[in-house]
Amino acid sequence: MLNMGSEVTVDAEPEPIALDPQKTAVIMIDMQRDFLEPGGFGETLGNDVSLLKKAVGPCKALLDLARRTGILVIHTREGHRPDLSDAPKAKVERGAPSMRIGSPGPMGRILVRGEPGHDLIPELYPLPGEPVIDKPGKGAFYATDLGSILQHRGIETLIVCGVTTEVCVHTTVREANDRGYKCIVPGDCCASYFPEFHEMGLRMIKAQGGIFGWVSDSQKLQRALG
Ligand code: TIU
Repeated sequence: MLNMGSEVTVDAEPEPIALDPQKTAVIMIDMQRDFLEPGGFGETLGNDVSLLKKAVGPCKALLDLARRTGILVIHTREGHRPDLSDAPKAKVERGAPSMRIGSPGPMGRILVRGEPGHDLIPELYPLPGEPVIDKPGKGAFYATDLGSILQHRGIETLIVCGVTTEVCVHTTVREANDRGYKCIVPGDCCASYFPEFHEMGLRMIKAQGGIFGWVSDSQKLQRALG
């Protein structure tokens, strides 16, 4: 468990970053069946969902590390109420009608809360007591209580993992950066349906002296915290 007030330095780009584990949270973004398994939302958008699998092992290693060291773990899920009252028309009315949000699929209604496809993948399932944030948008702060939870716990640094790099991870990092959080993104704990967007997404975060945050990886975090 954590020593009181102990700072560690994590190797990262554009430069090493110090963090206090007691003021740090791991945010696991949208590691849901809907994005990682065939027949879900990701596939209805025309993507090869197998491309996201490579992030699962590093995410599991990071979850184990956070749980061992007492770092707060928060999970998010993108999805909507069964009546779709929280889903913007402009978001729902995209793509072929049979493959839209709310349509029936092999894992239940696509991107709808409570359906099997909306659930987190078994490998990264939350432990009792780990907050799970249901978000209607791409960013984890928009229309959720994530900000309150982080504030009440005195969190200053976020380690942001999950899928996809350039969509929900990026949007969340941008939201967090504007709210004053230091964001560390372990690149191997994120993935995209577009490898080149993953690469560019990470480069955008760390460019210009770390305009949105810091980029590291699960092994560097293990070395700093383990
Ligand atoms: N489509 C895509 O790349 N991502 C999403 O729609 N949501 C998340 O990134 N979670």
